Amino acid sequence: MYRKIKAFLMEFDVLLFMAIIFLKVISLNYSLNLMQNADKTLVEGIMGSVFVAGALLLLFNGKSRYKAFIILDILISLLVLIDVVYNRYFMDVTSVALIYQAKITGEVKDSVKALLHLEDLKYIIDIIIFIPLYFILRNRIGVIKTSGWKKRFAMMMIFIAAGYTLSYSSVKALNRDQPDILKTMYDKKYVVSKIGGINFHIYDFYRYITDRVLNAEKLSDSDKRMIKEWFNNRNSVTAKNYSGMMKGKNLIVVQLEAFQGFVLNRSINGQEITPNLNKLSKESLVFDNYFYQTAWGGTSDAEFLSNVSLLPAREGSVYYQYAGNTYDSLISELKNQGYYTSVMHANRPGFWNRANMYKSLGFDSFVNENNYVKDDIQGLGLSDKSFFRQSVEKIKEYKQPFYTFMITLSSHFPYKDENNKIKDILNVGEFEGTTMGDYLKAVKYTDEAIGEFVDALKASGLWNNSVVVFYGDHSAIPFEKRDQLAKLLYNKEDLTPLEWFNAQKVVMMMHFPGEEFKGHNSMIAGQMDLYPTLANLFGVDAKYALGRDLLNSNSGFSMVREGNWIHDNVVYLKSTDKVYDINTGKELNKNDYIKDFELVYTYLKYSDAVIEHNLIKYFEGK
Ligand code: GP9
Ligand code: MN
Repeated sequence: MYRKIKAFLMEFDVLLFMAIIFLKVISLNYSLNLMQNADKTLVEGIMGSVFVAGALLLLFNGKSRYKAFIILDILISLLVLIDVVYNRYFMDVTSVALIYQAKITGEVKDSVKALLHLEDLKYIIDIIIFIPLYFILRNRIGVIKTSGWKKRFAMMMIFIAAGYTLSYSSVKALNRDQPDILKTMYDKKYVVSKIGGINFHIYDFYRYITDRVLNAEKLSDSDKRMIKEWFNNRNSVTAKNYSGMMKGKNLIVVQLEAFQGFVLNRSINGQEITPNLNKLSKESLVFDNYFYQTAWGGTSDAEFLSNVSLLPAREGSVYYQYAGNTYDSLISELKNQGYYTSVMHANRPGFWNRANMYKSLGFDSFVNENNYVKDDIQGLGLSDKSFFRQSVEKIKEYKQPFYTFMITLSSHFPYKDENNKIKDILNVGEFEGTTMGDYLKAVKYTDEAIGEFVDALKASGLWNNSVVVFYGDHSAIPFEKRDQLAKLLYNKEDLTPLEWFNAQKVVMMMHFPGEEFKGHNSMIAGQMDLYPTLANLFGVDAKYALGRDLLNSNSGFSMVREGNWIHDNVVYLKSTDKVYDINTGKELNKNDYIKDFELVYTYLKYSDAVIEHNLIKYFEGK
């Protein structure tokens, strides 16, 4: 009898092991509620990792095979279980960068017991059976006679090749379907839904090791002190105008999805695209030359630039790779002044790793998709109208003073109007059916939502004791569709590099109680200038800001990671590698602007150093 079992076990255990791992990894996707995305790609991805796991087991023979089976099984089950539990708390899967985040693990540790459910037993039930079975049987069946090493080695190679091929095909399909998702990891759960949990963790681990360990540049203590000095000198200007003028007022900052600057005060076929914002602009301080500075991290970069005043990450996104850092932010500074701080966005909390990053940024609460009634859908999710309506109800209850940061969603690329709800909102004429046409309608819709939002704030009495800021996060019309931009802006076929550059501005206006500041400020500015500008008005310091206080500077500047920069009327374009006068379009001598290039380089270097070496923690001795 035992001999029969032994014969049967020959390599059969590897298949059993693979089947168990397959079931565990796929049930992770069930637990995370991701099965609506399941397709061939997912099965390939999971099978790929299962083959590699099988190959690992084949490494062992004899007595160690039992142990290897159990140990590998425990490790993989643990990985799956961590994700299941982590998801109950953070509504996301974990990643190496986050495990190092003592703050979060500490917090989770306390609640792990509460987060473990009885049903989680299914992930370890086999282990509960196998361990005692191993002790009962080990003396009876002795050593499992596995195949000879040559055969095992050949099998291992085949398994690894199969594993690699399947996983590769799955990753490739994901990349085709969502380009850049692996680079920025804007939706970790989506990645898991397409390539499986094990592949995701292997990729995440690989990224962490290559980016953060192997390629990490060393920074000496004297370098760190020097950087601190640089920020000190930069941000310790004393005599400033308007300091603390808005102290004690509430602050509401609304980041508008893809609100490119050209929509403001523009009409199409006799209709205003943004009548509500246009009206508001007359009572507000409007920045006409406000450039977005985002990179791979899109919306999340805009949030980061505006609240932290540092540049986006070298590659990928700060929100994914550096969510565990200590930050100095508009949020943390206002919180120190006794402000209640909240962020509101009606999307999944794991998107852009927000749930984690918002904790590090210091928000008291993150009002997300799960806190809204999904009573009206437009674009990617809850409609902006419903979002604002429900948000005002929540804000009304806040302890004052508060800072609330709101992020809209309806005007997100590709501006589809699935249920034809806004088909007739704007007559876009020749742009009907184009990206531009769809975009303008989406903008008009969000503008209506803004109008209702302002009315609701007025009705609640909050309008008069709050500073309310509206700005756009990044571009809306991709470079490949610039002909549509050329048509709308200049009624021509294409844009020159300078014209394209000039269009990369976003809407920016600030409304002050009693309209203390209003009119137009045409100085060149960028998103990293928001925090220092508001910090001065609210009487707090922005010690480690890279941006400038726009109400206390008289020279314009903006730059983006990719290399373009603009200093007053001088602009450098990476695409042509030339320097121009922005007003005349005349080419200037690049060598005359070495200082500007050096400054841009310094900004990039110090911003990266602060982010990659978690320097705020070091500066503040936290
Ligand atoms: C999703 C939203 C979109 O929550 O903020 O991000 P984006 O794709 O614009 O970077
Ligand atoms: Mn966006």
